[in-house]
Amino acid sequence: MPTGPPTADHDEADLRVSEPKRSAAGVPGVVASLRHARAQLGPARAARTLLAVNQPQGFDCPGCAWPDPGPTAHLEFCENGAKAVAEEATLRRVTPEFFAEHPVSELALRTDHWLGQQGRLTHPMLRPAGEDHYRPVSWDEAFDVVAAELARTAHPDRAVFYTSGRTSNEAAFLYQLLVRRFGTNNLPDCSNMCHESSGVALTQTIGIGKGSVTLDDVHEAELVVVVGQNPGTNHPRMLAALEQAKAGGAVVVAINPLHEAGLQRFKNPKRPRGVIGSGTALADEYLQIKVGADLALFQYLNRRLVELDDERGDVLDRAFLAESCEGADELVAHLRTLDPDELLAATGLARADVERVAELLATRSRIVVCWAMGITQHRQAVPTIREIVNTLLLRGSIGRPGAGACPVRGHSNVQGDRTMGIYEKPAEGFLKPIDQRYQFHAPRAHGYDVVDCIGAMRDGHAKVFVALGGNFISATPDSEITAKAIMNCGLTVQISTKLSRSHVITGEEAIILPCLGRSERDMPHTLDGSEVDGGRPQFVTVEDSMSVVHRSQGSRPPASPHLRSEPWIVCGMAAAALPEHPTLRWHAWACDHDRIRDEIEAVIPGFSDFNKRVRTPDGFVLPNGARDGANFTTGNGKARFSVDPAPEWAVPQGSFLLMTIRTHDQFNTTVYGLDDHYRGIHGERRAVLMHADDMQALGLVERQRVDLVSSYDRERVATDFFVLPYGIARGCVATYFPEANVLVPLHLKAEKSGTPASKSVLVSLRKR
Ligand SMILES: Nc1nc2c(c(=O)[nH]1)N[C@H]1C(S)=C(S)[C@@H](COP(=O)(O)OP(=O)(O)OC[C@H]3O[C@@H](n4cnc5c(=O)[nH]c(N)nc54)[C@H](O)[C@@H]3O)O[C@H]1N2
Ligand SMILES: Nc1nc2c(c(=O)[nH]1)N[C@H]1C(S)=C(S)[C@@H](COP(=O)(O)OP(=O)(O)OC[C@H]3O[C@@H](n4cnc5c(=O)[nH]c(N)nc54)[C@H](O)[C@@H]3O)O[C@H]1N2
Ligand SMILES: [Mo]
Repeated sequence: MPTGPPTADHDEADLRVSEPKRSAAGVPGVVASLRHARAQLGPARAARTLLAVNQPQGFDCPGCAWPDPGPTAHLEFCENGAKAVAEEATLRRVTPEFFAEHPVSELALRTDHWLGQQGRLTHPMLRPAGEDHYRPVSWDEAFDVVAAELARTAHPDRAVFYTSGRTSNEAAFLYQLLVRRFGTNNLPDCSNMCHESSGVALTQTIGIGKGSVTLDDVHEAELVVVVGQNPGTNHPRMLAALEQAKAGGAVVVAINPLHEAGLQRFKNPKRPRGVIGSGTALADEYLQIKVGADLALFQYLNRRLVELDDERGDVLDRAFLAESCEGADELVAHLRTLDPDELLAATGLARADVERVAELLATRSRIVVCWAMGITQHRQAVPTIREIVNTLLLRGSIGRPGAGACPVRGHSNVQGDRTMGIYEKPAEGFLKPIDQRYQFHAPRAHGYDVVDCIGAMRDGHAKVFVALGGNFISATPDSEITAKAIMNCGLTVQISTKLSRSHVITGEEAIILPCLGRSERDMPHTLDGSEVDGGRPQFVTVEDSMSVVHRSQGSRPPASPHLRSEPWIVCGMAAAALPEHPTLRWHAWACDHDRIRDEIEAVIPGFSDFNKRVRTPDGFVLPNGARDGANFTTGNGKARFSVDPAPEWAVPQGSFLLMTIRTHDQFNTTVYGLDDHYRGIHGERRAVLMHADDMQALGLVERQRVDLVSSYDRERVATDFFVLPYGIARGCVATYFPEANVLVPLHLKAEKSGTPASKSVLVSLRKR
């Protein structure tokens, strides 16, 4: 069995290159989404399905976690949200006949793109040990296999339970309860690879691991800094918020090694002027920084704020510093010791450009800083985010209207899953109410995060792997090691909507449990499988990037009558695997989501009157001290400044710093197509973007074929990429995930958060 991902399907490698775009959305965006939806759904279904997205009575867009503007906004979807919906609502099916025809060993040779295009999973399937085909099984049989394997594990810590961020609050809450009752905190999740660094840095500094702004704050800001984020592709609805902020007079600063189209201009498809005209210019300042140099940049900026305050006396918000913060003096003293020339040199930026941004920071008081993976997936992600918080605190720009920290989440419910307790290091304050209500002692020892659990499976310390959503094998670093780790398990279980690589690189025995998607009608079933008499359609809830909890209800007929909701599946596994316990009412919870919400209300703060409040069109907002008037939940009520040394690393001669990013045609490991529309790259994903001068220095020409090599503890190679000249900072290269994950060693991770540093990989290029 091959452990590395395949390089290409036979129909790929049709590379075409055009000028990168200078604006996002507008007509091409809408047309592309409709084309994609029609191809998967047919015209009438496409229109009906898309009309239900992000409506009060409809389902939450699975595209991203950007908040909805409220019940008055209609047609609230974007091109990439529409693609995500079409991908789920596709008419294509992966049936038992498909599995009879295709042995697993053959499917393992297919790319993520090909696998995803096969369609929706329709039946629970089992691949018995030693066999090469999946066969259909009943739900009961599947649950019995899981229960038997869990019962065989020598210790609860030898099982791992992964979660991906599309999972609803209801399913996530029950899942963590199952896992803790089973006896472990092995609850790694996609957040470990995503915004973990934000969670760690924000908890340390402002007392809560979440952002401190509402959508209105973004609208009302005077200065919005967008750093390490590509909203035109990954959070298109955010562009409308930036447009609104600009209409109110805000200045937008973009900090990014690439000139991303969506940060330059926005043609709002919801406004006639956006469709016809040239749209709104977005970024007023664009700092094309070197990859991984943001810590140096924010240290430089903070040092400048201190200097400007020396000159003017009104730059630091002294009243706020005295009343609401601690550690300001130490930070100021430290910043004065840093060498500004060295910091600037690390960023590769021109002094005049950075000075203009410093001046904006010094003179605008309502500041919002937004960031995503360009910040969190670096070795120094946590200190970088702490330095961003320093900037906001120095200016008193947190806990006030129009100001604050805005980590923009990825998966549509990744934040909610954490609130529900999907976390390998749960706080005592979370576990105690669980103990009290359910009358068992939840384990206290910390569990494995994503990277640790791969090591544990590789070394034989974990033998059962269960995934509630996601595509673990393709999303994780060090693809070959991860594949071996998974194949080292006795049993792997995937609760999924669509076929992925995680179904074909498996443990000795493998199970697929097919679930309903967001857009589908969820009729209640009892655990014996029959539909509840007179039962009403159920809905689930999610929490967006700004802590708004709201309902999500699908209405489309399910892709197959054998599908069940995620909460039902979790209850089924729990009822089969755990000894009976009077407080754990899996049979009751399986068929009534309101009862699950009652449990959430009973143990998690902020959910009082959950069932009632979530039925209001806007949902409700969870408490957040940092946002609600700078009441920092740090113990003493004060926000903490952080002192971090200047970055010391440098890229060695002959190496480049590689960032692995998303195209415009994928949702994480789900690859919709082979184009990266805004960057002008079509028909091929194996492209390396490189500065023309760097290419020349290496004697490379456009489209030259190269292997990418990372040399840490050993050599790792990603084969057969095309080099393209692109407007990227010198010394840096970019390519796409998941193809490049083979290059990211398991041990290369962010300090303190453990997030794979998949955007700071040192590589060299080898001509083929
Ligand atoms: N259509 C679509 N939407 C999505 C997703 C998707 O795959 N497709 N994924 C979802 C998920 S889970 C997430 S987490 C988000 C991801 O959203 P993003 O974080 O926007 O995703 P990436 O493609 O990883 O882009 C990272 C951006 O940071 C920049 N960058 C990289 N390194 C650095 C650096 O060192 N400094 C600075 N300043 N910038 C840097 C890159 O040039 C790029 O613009 O999107 C979510 N939404
Ligand atoms: N090199 C590199 N690696 C990265 C990143 C990067 O930027 N660079 N980004 C990281 C980030 S930010 C993230 S969030 C992770 C993503 O990691 P994951 O969340 O594990 O991966 P996804 O590709 O989002 O998962 C897609 C799969 O989810 C399943 N699915 C879709 N909808 C549903 C549903 O409603 N229910 C269930 N049960 N299953 C469903 C489908 O089967 C689909 O194949 O990847 C990380 N990996
Ligand atoms: Mo993510």
